[in-house]
Amino acid sequence: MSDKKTVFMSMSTDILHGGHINIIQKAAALGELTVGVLSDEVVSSYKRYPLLSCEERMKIAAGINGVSRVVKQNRLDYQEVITELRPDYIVHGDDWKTGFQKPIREECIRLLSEFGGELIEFPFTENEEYGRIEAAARSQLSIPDIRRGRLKNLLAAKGLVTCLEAHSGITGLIVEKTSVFQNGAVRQFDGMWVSSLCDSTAKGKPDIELVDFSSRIKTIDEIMEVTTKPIVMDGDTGGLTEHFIYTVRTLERMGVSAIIIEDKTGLKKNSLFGTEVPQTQDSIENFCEKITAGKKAQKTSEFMIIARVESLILERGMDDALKRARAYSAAGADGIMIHSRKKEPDEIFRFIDAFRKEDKRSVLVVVPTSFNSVTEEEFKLRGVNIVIYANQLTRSGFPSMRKTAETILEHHRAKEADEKYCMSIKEIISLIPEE
Ligand code: SPV
Ligand code: MG
Repeated sequence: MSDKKTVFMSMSTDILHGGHINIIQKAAALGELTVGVLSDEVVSSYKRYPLLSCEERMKIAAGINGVSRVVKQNRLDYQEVITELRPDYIVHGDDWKTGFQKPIREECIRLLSEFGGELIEFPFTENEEYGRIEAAARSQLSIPDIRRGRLKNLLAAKGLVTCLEAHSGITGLIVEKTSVFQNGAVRQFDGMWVSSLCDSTAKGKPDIELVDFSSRIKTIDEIMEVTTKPIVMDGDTGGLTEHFIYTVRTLERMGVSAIIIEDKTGLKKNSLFGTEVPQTQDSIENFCEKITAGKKAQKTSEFMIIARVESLILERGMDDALKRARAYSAAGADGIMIHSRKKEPDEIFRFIDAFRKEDKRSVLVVVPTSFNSVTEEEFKLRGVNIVIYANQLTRSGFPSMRKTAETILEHHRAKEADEKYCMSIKEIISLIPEE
C-alpha cells in the first residue's frame, strides 16, 4: 500500500483560471489528489447555474496536472466524501471561515478529527480580473439561448424544481436572489412564474385576459433584464390557435422556458373562483389542436408547452381530468398542470397517482395555493416535477403596503410606518444589481 498522503478538494468552477490551478498545485503537492466536482444541482443552488455540465467539468478536472482522480460530489458539505474517502487532508480557500459555509467548515473539521485528518486552508485573495470573469459568466446566463434551456436542464438534474411568482423587476430579483442555508445546503427557487393573476393585480386589473399579451411580454422583459433564472409564463387560455403560434415563437425568442395554457375558452376567470363564476372548458379537440399547432410552431427543442387541466376546478370529475391529460399529452404537450382549489390534497394526489401510473414522461406541474400543507418532498415522491408558488409575493407585499398607507394617515407622519413596515433605503438599494 502506498504511504503517500491522500488529499481531497472540491471544485465547482466552469471557467478555469490561474487561481484554480494554483490551489490545485498546492493540494497536489501534499499527496495524491482527488477532486470532487460538484453536481449541477449543488452548483446552481449555492452559486449560479453552471455554464458547463458536471460531466464536462469532470473531464476538465481530470486533465489538470496533479489531479489523480475525479469524483462527482453530490452535496456541498463533506459528510459523504469523508465517510467514503477518509482523506488525510481536505484543501479549501480560507474564505469559508465566514458566511454561509462556516457551519460546513466546522463540520468538516469535526469529521476529519475523528480519524486524524486535517483541513488545510490557503489564503483566498480577491482578484479583480477573476471577479470580472465571473461577472461575465453570470451575464451569459441571461442570454436567451442559454436561459431558455435551463428549465429542462434543471428538471433533468433535480427531478423537481420550484418556481415563485414574479410580476416586476424587483419581485424577479427577490426570486433570483433569496436563499436560505439549511442542513448543509443552500436553498433557492429554481425559476419564476409570471402569473396572470399577479401581473393583472399589479396593474389594478381583474384576471380575465384583459392585460393583453403585449403588456404581459413587457412584464417578462422587465424581469428578464435584471435576472437569469428560467421563466415559466402563465399563458391563460393561449388565445386563438392562430395567435398562439406567434406567442410561442415570441416567447421562445425571448428566452422564456415554458408556457402553461389552460383548457378554458371565452371569458376566462381566475381558477380560484371555481364554479362560483361562469367558466367554460374548451373541447378536448380544440385544445389539442392548439397544443399541436404550438408545438409545430416552436423552433427549438428546449421550449415547453404545458397543458393545464381545469376539470377538477370546474368539478367535472377525476375521469374527465385524466381523459383530458391523456389527450393533451398525446397531442404533444410536454407536460400537464393539474389544478385544484380544495384545501385537502386528496383529489390532487389521486390525480397524480393515477396519471403517473400510465405516464412517466410528461412533466407534471402543481400550484399548491389551496393545498398548501404539502411539502415539495412529498410532491417529488409522488412524481411531481414543478411546484409553482403562484401568488405569494403579491399576497404578502400588498397588505404591507396598505398597512403602511394607513399608518401614515393615522399618525400624520411616516415615522411609525418607517419603523414598523419599511425596509431601509440602503437595503432596497442592495437588492438592485449595479453594472
Ligand atoms: C395565476 O397565477 O394566475 C394562475 C394560477 O393562473 S391560479 O391563480 O391558481 O389560477
Ligand atoms: Mg393565471
